[in-house]
Amino acid sequence: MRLSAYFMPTLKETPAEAQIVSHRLMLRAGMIRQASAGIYSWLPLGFRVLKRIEQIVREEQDRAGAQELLMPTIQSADLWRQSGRYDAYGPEMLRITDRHEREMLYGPTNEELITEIFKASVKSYRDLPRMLYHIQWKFRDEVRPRFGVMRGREFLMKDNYSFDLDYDGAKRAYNKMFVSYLRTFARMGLKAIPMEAETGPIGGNLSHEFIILADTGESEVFCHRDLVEFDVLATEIDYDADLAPLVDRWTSLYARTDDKHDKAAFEREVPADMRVHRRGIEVGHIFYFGTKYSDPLGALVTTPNGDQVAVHMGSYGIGVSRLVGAVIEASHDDNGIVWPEPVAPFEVGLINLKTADGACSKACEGAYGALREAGVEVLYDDRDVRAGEKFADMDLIGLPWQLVIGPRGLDKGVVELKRRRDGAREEISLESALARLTG
Ligand code: 5CA
Repeated sequence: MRLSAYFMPTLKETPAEAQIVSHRLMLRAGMIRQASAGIYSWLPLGFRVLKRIEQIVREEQDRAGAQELLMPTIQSADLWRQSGRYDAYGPEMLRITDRHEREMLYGPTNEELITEIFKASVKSYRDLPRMLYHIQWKFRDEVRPRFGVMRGREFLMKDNYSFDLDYDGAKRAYNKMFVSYLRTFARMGLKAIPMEAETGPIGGNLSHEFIILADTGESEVFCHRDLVEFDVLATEIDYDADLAPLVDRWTSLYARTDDKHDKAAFEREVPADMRVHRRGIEVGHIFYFGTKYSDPLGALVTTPNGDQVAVHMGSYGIGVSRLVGAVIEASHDDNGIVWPEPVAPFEVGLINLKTADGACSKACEGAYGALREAGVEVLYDDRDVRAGEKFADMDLIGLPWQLVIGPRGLDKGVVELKRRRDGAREEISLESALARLTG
């Protein structure tokens, strides 16, 4: 992509309304624009990151055996009356009346609708277990939408729902999601710690929030330091095997959000030098709630001995759009965003230091072509602006690699390759730089 033709409206000034760094950087880098309170348009650069995050989430859901479908954003109020949540959900739910005076709503979550879909076609234990998910926009009329995409009113969520014959089956599904969440966040370069949490309006009595540690997080969290060190990607996961030992390894150490925190237990279970008391961002939340929805909605299956029982369910959410902000909170410096490679909007930023110089532009065009040919996503700054502005913009948008080509270097037979993460620079030949970036 040529920057001269790319719609990336960066801002020089720091927007006054943005209180936290990810919100500031997303606005400054031209990733999002506010449409109204808590509702955002995703501009091309931001949309690329959103799509990459969504794809990692999807791959890990599929790997764990879940199947993707797509449910609508608008739902009928009737279903929510049956579960009792139409009134219970309160003013957070956006209620709509259609032209026939039918009451509808913009879905804040989908337990009712998926239970209805399941119930219409599954009647027997033979069709269990199932895990069905979608990645869809939600609306919650939050009292205080803030921090940009971190607490929006409209936001993109991955929500998965599991169906099992009994508690043991449901716990297996819960464990699969538990492990798949650890992998999902680790693949984005994030360290997410599962913590015991309140279940709120989703319900049930077993639930974990997945929290990444960040000073700007909305939750206060307490945990054992070892949990920060565990590396889940080092282990090969077999989703057909018993995952309980792995889950136990994580859940046997103290980790709770403030609403579940017990000071005495924390001090008893965790040695003083291992206590972590920080703030954190909730990027995922998993729930087991048994028959809370299948009972009132009548989602019954026959058991092997012919009885009819309500199916046991869980639901598993990931804040896909929130993650874009959360990754930035976890990975930035004074100059801007520092994208972890797996979610970066482009891999390489190619900077032409002097577009008016024929030889320099020729070298840049050659490099641009070679990188694209090799399948590397590259953003080529071919604009006719000062070098300082190019450097500042490239640092701001935080692509993992910068390839800087200028006439003076070319005279010496070198270009500069800069790694955004630590600013390490090398002067090497263009051929070696390309070999490095395409290797
Ligand atoms: N039905 C369940 C799980 S599928 C559910 O809705 N869970 S939730 O309420 O915990 O939301 C799941 C995830 O969505 C949260 O962990 C959080 O990462 C994200 N999320 C929730 N509210 C917002 C919001 N207002 N803005 C951005 N992301 C949000």
